This record gives sequence, C-alpha cells and structure tokens, in this order.
Amino acid sequence: MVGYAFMGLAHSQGWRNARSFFDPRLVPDLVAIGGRDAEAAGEMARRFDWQHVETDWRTLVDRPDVDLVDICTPGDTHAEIAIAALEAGKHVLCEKPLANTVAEARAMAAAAERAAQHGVRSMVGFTYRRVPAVALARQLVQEGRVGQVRHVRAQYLQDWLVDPESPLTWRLQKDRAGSGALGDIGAHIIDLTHFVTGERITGVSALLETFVRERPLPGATHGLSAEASEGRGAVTVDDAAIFLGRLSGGALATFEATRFATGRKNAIRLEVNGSRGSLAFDFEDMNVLHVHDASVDAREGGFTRVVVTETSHPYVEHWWPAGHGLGYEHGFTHQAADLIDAIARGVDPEPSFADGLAVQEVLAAVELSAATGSCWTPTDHSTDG
Ligand code: SOE
Repeated sequence: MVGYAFMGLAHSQGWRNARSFFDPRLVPDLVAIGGRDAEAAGEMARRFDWQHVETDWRTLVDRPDVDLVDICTPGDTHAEIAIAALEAGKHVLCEKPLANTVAEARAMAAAAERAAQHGVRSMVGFTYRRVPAVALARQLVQEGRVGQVRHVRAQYLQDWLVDPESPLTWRLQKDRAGSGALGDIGAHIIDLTHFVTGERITGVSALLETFVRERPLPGATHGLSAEASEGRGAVTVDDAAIFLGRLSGGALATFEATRFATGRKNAIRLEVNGSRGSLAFDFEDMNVLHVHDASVDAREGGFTRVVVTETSHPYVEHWWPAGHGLGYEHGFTHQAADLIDAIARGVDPEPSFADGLAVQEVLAAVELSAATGSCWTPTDHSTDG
C-alpha cells in the first residue's frame, strides 16, 4: 500500500477484514506500506501488522514479494504509480478519482488494458458501489423493476469546509487534487449514477463555485516553514459543483456536490425515477433503500422502507444476523474481497480503469462547461479544460 492517511486506514482494515470475514480463495498478506514520513507509515504498520515500511514507492513497487499495489495517495501521484506497478506486472487498486486529468486517466486505462492481456488486474476505489443498499438498487434496476429510467437526482453533501479558518490542505490545491468537491465527492455520485442505472452521462451544463478563496496554511506538520504557517494561501479548487446531465438512455439528471451543506456530513443521496417505479438512497441511513413499485394499488402505494440487512441482500451473508447493520468501513472490506476474488478467478474486476476514465471525462466536461458560462458540454472524447 502506498499512503497511510485516511484512505490508508480504511483500506488497511478492508484487507484485514476481507481475510477474516470473506474466507477468500487468496489470502492477502500485508507485505509493505509506503510513505515519505517513515514514522507515520511505521505507526500504520504497527497498528495493522504491515510487515515492512518503505519510504520510496518505487522500492515498494519493485519488491518481488509484492503482487498487488494499493494506491491511497493524492490524485497527482496516481498515474505514475499505477502505470509503473502495472508495467511491473502488479495488480493495482487505485483510489478515486482515478486521476487529476483526462490525459492521465487515458494513459492509466491504456496501461490497464495492456496489463489485463497478461492477467494483471486493476480496479478503481469507488467503494460506495459496495454498500449493500446501493448494490441492491443496481440489481433492481437491472431486473427492470423501475422500468425506463427517466430521472436521476444525485447529491453528495458535506460541510467540513464551512469554517473559513479550516486549513488549506492538499484537497484544496488543484495541482494535488485535480479539483475540489467536484472530483473528491462529485466523482462518487457520477460513478454511482453510471453503476446503478447502467447508463453513461453523455453531456452536462455546470456551475462551480469557490466560496472561501483563501485559507490559513496548514503549518509545519505539513512541511511548511514556521513563517509560512502563519500566512494564508489561495484555494485553487471548487468548493461546490452543480450540474445537469443527460444519460445515454434518455434520462435527465441533476447533480450537486458540496463541502458547504451546513449540517450535512456525508449525505450521498441518489434517487432514480423510472416508468415502473423509483428507488431512493441516503448514505446517512445507509442500511436502508426506499423502493416504490408503481404497479401496487394506490391505497398501499408510496415508498417501502427496505432494511437491507437480510442474508439475501448483496454482501450481507458475510456479516451479522438480520437487522444488525453495516457501516462506512464495510465498503472497503467488500472492495478488497471482490478484488481478491476477481484475481483468484482470473477475471477483470469492476469498476475498471475504463470506468474511472468515464468518470474523469464527466469531471472534465463539468469544468469546461462551468468555465464557458454553463454551455452544454458533451462528455465523449472530452479533454482537459
Ligand atoms: C473527503 O471529502 C472524503 O474523505 C472523500 O475523499 C471520500 O472519497 C469520501 O468517501 C468521504 O469524504
């Protein structure tokens, strides 16, 4: 694993719990964790039983005892590490968004396609696909239960940047993160729309806004000098993104991704309306899917609150008895287990790097549309800015 912060933690527990709860055909062995800060990486190694610490990702990728590289670093490093790992014959799991630009994502998808010819697998970390209620939503759409999809209403609402004194971390710097709320959390709802409907976003009209344009520099702990840590720096990404989209099957969709939805912590909301019914999900009540079947007699109509904790629901049989519920971390375990299973069976896992590229093309189209006064912007063959 390269990286040891929030995602490093989430993925580490994923690998460990996949081993314990999924009885995988291949047992993940936590060989080495990499990070420039040896002390911080060492602390993660101690907590999760990683056997070695590497301070250079190249050394980690070159280790003969490493078969899979899990990339949990900021977006500006994804392409270089992923392509090197794939060319070295290592399977790759890469955090989202796949890259910072369409050009990088294209190079990564091409490297993944070449590697796949030699049985080397790659996956991008859109973990919310693996929340049981979301996986159930996709199953129901695939089974035709909502009929022809007419509307998608997708939101990802957070509020951790409402305080203007919240520091200027890497997530607020375009050269590190690619974009702001758009790529960090908007990417999830774009991917969820593709996943649940089985359709692609073909064009967008967008608005982006940066509400707080300067923030305090984070200080010495982030490698800045004491003087610099007293100053403020420019926020170079969006705080919020709103866009309209069309789907390949003809549906109309709206998207909202913001870090300024005061009071909303991690509200990933997806509603799908079709000719035969509707589905609604909110991550803040993540064990529930609301299902409406339009054929039910109007007297008993409306949305049914389905508690997605039955063993017949996706992933649930590996966990607790009905009604005991899962949390945020389980998606990472499901992701690890699915990837291991794909490697063991010799098939390509999903979401693929090509799926990650499709999301990247939407992100680029949103940025282009916003920069050109919300002009309608097709996503196919979209390029950076
Ligand atoms: C920060 O906004 C963040 O950690 C994202 O980077 C994750 O992808 C999301 O799942 C939770 O919020």
